[in-house]
Amino acid sequence: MPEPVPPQAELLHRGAAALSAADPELARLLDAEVVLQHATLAMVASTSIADPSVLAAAGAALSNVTAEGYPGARYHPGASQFDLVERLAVERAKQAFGAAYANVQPHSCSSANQAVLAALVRPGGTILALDLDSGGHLTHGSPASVTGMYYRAVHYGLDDEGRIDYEQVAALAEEHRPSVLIAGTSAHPRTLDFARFRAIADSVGAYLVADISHIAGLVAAGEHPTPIDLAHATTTSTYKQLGGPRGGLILIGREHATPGPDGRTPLSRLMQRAVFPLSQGTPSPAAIAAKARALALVAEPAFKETMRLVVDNAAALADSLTALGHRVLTGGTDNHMVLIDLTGRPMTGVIAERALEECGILANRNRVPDDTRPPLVTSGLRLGTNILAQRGMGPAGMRSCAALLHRVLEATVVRGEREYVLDAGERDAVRAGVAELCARYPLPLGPVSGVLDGPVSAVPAVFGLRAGEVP
Ligand code: DSN
Repeated sequence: MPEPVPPQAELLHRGAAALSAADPELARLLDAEVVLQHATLAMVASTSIADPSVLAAAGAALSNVTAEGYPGARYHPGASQFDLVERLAVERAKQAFGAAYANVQPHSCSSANQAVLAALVRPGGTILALDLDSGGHLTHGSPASVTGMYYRAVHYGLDDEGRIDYEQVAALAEEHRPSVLIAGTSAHPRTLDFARFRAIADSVGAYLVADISHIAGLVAAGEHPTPIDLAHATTTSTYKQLGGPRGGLILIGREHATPGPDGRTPLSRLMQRAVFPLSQGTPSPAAIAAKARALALVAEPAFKETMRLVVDNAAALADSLTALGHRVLTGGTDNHMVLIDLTGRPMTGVIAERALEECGILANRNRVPDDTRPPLVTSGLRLGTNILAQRGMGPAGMRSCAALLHRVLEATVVRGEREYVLDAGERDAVRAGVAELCARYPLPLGPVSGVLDGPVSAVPAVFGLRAGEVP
């Protein structure tokens, strides 16, 4: 009798067993990563934890399917199950965001942005977007990105209070008549006024593209106003705040049938072509399955509760840091993000990042407006509350995190832009505090049947970094 075909769950189980037995070197590295995630307070603003069911879907045998095109219109055979999965992901994406159209194939939000721009702007055409140093994104026309190479990018900035300068947006739109106005940020702690962006876009006949990568969870949960019916296209990544796999989405609401630049083709059809074949080949079927799973979780009440906590936690974090004497950009936050401005202080972004990492606290260096330090050094530190809220931590826990962070920065003697000495006694004390918080708020990884070793004191060894070292 031939062996019956194992179900997907059995395949994953066999795969994990085979990995441990046949490739212990890699298996150990992957196990150490789980320990690391358990043992660190991750406040990198562009991260969230994928539920184990999302990780399982991302590892599905569906990955073996090669099929260009879209459900019902593939360029390869054997895609019948994948068609069903992709249709499910599309429906769930539309439902989660109240959209009329969704494309779930972009491999990232960067890919999604490139596809949308390719659909709406001719090469050499003008785009208007937030400046990178003011909290914009590379793919919004930065000179370091292909989008800055192929389009004429004009950038708006912030007002004196660090908010989006909408009057400047309107003036630049009037002056430069962009084909696309982008409303989206990667380091901005305040609510975006999508209606105002749309009015400006309309005043010059531009398409409005909203990139909600960082706030997609808040948008889906109703904790941030939605751009879906205001923008001509909305893009997002699926891992930053949606607890999904690495990947992106393109969404359109009321404007799905609006003609594109040729005056005929509806935006939804234009976006289909813009992803495939214009900018991508085969989609990633298992990633699309994982998106479907993550989007189902987004629809659950627990997700909304977590997003509420994300916002409350960020407010508590901003208040605590301000009370401890830190300069918080804009004086606070409306979303999940808090930015500390280190301008004029000896402390640099990279040293803060590295000293915190030595202690098991993860937050990334970030440029701030008018930053004079190099991009790898920076004068800012960006914090986010997604993962700690997923771990069940509330505002009281955030105040403890702020106190630990403050303690690290106070115990760090800066010797140059990248050189520092961290007091060893303070480092150990903070590590103990981090370990206590991590134990109290474990990662949401479902029921545990095996246990990995991982005291927080093991963190630097796991990272492979030496104390005081800036890579
Ligand atoms: N866009 C980068 C960030 O904001 O951290 C990574 O996704």
